[in-house]
Amino acid sequence: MPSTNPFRSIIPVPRADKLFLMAQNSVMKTSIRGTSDSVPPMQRIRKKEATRIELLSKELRNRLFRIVEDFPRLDAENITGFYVEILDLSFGLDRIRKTLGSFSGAADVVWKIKREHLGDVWNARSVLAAKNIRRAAFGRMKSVIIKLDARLEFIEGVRARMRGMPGIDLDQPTICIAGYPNVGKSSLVNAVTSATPEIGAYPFTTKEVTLGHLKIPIFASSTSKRPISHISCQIVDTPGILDRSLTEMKEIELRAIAALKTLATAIVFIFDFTQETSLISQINLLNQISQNFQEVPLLLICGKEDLLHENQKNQLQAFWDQNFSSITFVFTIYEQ
Ligand SMILES: Nc1nc2c(ncn2[C@@H]2O[C@H](COP(=O)(O)OP(=O)(O)OP(=O)(O)O)[C@@H](O)[C@H]2O)c(=O)[nH]1
Ligand SMILES: [Mg+2]
Repeated sequence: MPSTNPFRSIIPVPRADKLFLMAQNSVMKTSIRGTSDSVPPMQRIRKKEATRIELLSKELRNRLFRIVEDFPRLDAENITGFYVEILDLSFGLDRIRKTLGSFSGAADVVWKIKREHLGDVWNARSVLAAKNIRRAAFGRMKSVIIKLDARLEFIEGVRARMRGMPGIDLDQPTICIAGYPNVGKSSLVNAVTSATPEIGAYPFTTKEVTLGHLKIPIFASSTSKRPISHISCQIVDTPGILDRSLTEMKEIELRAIAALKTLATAIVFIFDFTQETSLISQINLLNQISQNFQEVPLLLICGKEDLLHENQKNQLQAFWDQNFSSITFVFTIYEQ
């Protein structure tokens, strides 16, 4: 499946010194027409240095504009809302916009520097004077670029991080696995898809939203042995969420909320009754999710079923039927 993560097609953003050096090297290697030995020396040198100034300003502007244009446009009409949410949570949309804007601003300054020096080169009275004017123009352009260093590093950080986000196919149904930390979300994703998320016996093992694929077989009837077709769907593993308001949630929990908000065709909520101290919190969290995502179908799975006695399971089923009859409740549905 082709990747639908728009950040994977962007080329790495260089640091300032590298960006300048690449542009300068390309200019210095370019042979300039109209500077052959038949042309009078002073005219030749003026032409050469003026063209170098022109070319460097063009190279730098192109490289800066390319970074801006390559970066996906930051609205949900252009990129999946999930990426917009994650960008905002992790880096701040405003900061990204301002940083990209400053690259365009710097490109304009480079263009002005070119204009300021071109006239001087054409009026230069000696070879040395022409060269010095060109060097001064290069120096000023370089300092404009070097000032962008921290911002270029920031945008490269955004690119590298976003590149690692899952590619999402909006045409496929997407089932988000959610729940309290350490309840077995990643174990489920690991069991039913080809994805291999990290599993750990401690809360917040999963830090990023990850994605696996599952083909659900469709049978003509309950007695059919062979499926008549399959539905391909995406299974999203999310970080654990604690029972607290959105404003109190940490970034890692908000990433899970972002996935539920922007990706979920259905939500599978995993409940872990072996975590006795967090039972109330898990129920509160379930209530919060079912209220906030009312339009999304919700399935509840009781995880770690193997650790429960038969009578505990019966009690649970009864408790569930009594209190949450609207939410489908099943015990772990996968092989350990
Ligand atoms: N006995 C038993 N242990 C399980 C089961 N599912 C998960 N575990 C264990 O529970 C611990 C947590 O599992 P994870 O799958 O990492 O849980 P998680 O919900 O993804 O955790 P976070 O990413 O930290 O939110 C691990 O030690 C798993 O081996 C299960 O069905 N039975
Ligand atoms: Mg996990």
